[in-house]
Amino acid sequence: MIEDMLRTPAAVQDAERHTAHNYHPLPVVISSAEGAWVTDVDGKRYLDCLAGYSALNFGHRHPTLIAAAHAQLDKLTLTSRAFIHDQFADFCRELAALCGKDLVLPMNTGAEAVETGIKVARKWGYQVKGVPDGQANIVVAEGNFHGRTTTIVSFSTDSDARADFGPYTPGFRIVPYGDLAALTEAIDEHTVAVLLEPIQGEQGVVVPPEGYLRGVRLLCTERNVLFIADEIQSGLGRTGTTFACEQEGVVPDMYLLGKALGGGIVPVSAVAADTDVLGVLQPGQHGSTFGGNPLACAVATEVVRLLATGEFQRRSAALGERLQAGLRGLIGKGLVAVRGRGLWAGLDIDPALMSGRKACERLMERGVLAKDTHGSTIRLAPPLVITEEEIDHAVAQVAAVLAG
Ligand code: IF1
Repeated sequence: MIEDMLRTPAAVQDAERHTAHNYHPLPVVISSAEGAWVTDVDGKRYLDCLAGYSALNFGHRHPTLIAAAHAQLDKLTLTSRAFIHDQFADFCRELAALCGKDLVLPMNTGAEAVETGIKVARKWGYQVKGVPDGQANIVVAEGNFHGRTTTIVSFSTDSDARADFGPYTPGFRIVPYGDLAALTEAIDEHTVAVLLEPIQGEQGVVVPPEGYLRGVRLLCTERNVLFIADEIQSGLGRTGTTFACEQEGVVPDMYLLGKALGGGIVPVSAVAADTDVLGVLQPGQHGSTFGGNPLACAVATEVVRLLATGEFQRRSAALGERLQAGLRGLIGKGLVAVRGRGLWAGLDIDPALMSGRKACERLMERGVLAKDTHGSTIRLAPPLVITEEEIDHAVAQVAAVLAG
């Protein structure tokens, strides 16, 4: 049997044997990659339509980013923030400029950026807004996904993410996503921040109703509350603009960034805000051993420079039209709904037809990698270097899977 000659089944079992079962990966074992394509241990190629959950916006092994990493590996990799290194200033200045903010605070993972945002918002609340000690609250949305730490899962509404991890961190209020009236109602004099994804990824690429983000901005300004945009997945070109908030012409008080900031090479996250907000932190009050390390800064500075050209945002906008139009053509042919912006799409499959997991398994057999979420929804988020032909190929494979 051909199966027996393949390395994949054995390699899949091997990978599962000594790990906690906190994931249920598709049975593909990847050994190399370039651009929008990955190759498994048997030499089979797949079009990567997940792109590391948007950590690979520039594709696998983008030559500029790999060159920056190589060069930095040969010079200096880590100093800790106890000392200054020569890659730090450029990174902070250029990322702040990309965000239109005064300051950035580098961390590593997305969850750390979210935690940093929460800490800064609370301190701002006590020191600047004048909230009584211990009384600060933060308003978040139903269906949110902001990471996996104990504080962040405390305000998750997904029982898989949250259940049995208590006791939970207090100080969060949950309102329906996209509902301005509910948000208005939830904010009181002790509210320090509204924390939102401009598009909810894990929830199935849920785009809020037109005007929602503008409304959130106005409300936050009116009530002296910080608008914190978690652009960890939606930002850095994914939706056709540098930030998803731009699509409603909105500038939040704080950007949370991660994923693609590390170029798919190293974990890099950051918080960007003006001095009146990030300026509340003094030495010793927050930090990280690895945050802002020389390797991270060298790679992330090149990421910022790639984005500063605007090329990736333009690609995402133009190719996104093609992707969304192609997928909309499958509504009624196995799809019940398509949502998205730019090169980011959530597809609801007719649940009578198959689960999202099944659809992803069949796509995998056809050489396209994607990821399901919540039952019958699948997400497509290919690298922004994908071509028109590759998009058409991906859409054709989705069509073929739906056609049975
Ligand atoms: C997993 C989802 C994607 C995020 C937003 C913060 C973080 C994430 C908006 C935390 C992380 C992840 C992590 C990964 C699955 C994943 C995911 F399905 F859960 F929603 F991308 F679609 N804010 N997203 O999406 O960033 O700490 O992981 O660096 O946890 O299994 P992190």
